[in-house]
Amino acid sequence: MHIGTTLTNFIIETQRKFEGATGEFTGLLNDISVACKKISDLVNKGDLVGVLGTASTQNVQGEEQKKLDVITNEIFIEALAHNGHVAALASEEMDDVYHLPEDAPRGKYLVLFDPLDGSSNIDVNVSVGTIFSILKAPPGVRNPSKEDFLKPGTEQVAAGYCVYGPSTMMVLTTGTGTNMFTLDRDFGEFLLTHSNVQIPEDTQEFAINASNMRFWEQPVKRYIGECLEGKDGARDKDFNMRWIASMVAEVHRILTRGGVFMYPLDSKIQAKGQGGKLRLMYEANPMAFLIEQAGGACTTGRERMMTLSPDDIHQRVPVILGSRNEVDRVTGYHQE
Ligand code: AHM
Ligand code: MG
Repeated sequence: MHIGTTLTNFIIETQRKFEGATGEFTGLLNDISVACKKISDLVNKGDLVGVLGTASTQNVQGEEQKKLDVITNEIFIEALAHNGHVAALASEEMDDVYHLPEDAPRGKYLVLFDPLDGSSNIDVNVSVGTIFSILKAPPGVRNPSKEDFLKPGTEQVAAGYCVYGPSTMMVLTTGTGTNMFTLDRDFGEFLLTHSNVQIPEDTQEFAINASNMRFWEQPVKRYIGECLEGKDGARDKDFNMRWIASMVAEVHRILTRGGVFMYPLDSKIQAKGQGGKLRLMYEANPMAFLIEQAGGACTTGRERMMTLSPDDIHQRVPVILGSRNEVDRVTGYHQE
């Protein structure tokens, strides 16, 4: 597909290859892109339109919600619930599956989303993003249940994110590579700017919240310890470190120039009875799909992310993703 083509044309072209394509998927991605454009506009205007700050509510995970967490969740529902492309929705910001209004037409997809990932960054004007994952809905079920969403990442039909940074970019995979689109604000369209991106297999850059170091498991301590020692230790290269605290921005950097990103399990997380910090279905699986489609890898340290069978829509997992050789190395340390 040629650089500069619109997201809509790109999807139409991609869908043409599938027999029996009805245009529903194209419609769905268009709904998502409309939601992302609206969010981009709000994030961009920020204080001018009074959307920054906290909402004085908590989400299902007991985390303080930002005003924009709540607003962006509503924007997504509004954009997706009435067009006949989805059967149900699930969001990091909602306790239960969102069932469509009775009179809304049903479509054949399920969408899971984190409407504003990294929202703790919003008040300080650092990049945030929206992450989404698309599954097939069970045929003939009017109101799919939570169980209908509990599919391994390998079942995703498509996944992507939109990063609201200096540019707004949509990054998408439908299982045939990972492609990047940049929003032309004058034009109001996402245009293809990087096709079939590839993550270098090797890297000298890691990303981890090192303030948790004393709580990490041994394999992670060993790996990061070696990165810090660089050429003075077990490695034949020195490493650089980055931590944005915004997974979307972090993954975007890795898709652009390589790197390894980790939010591992630690004893502080375990003490809260959680399996990780990040959510399998809204964050880890869609990112794993994008990363694998770009030649990278994503594991929990113990297994490939996308083969996990979820037991809850809000399940949390350890995440290690990025340049293949580094991910393999840390994963190997967990298996020793
Ligand atoms: P959120 O979905 O509540 O915004 O949390 C997810 C974010 C990720 O984007 C980021 O990688 C991580 O939380 C940062 O965590 P920490 O503040 O512990 O560094
Ligand atoms: Mg979030």
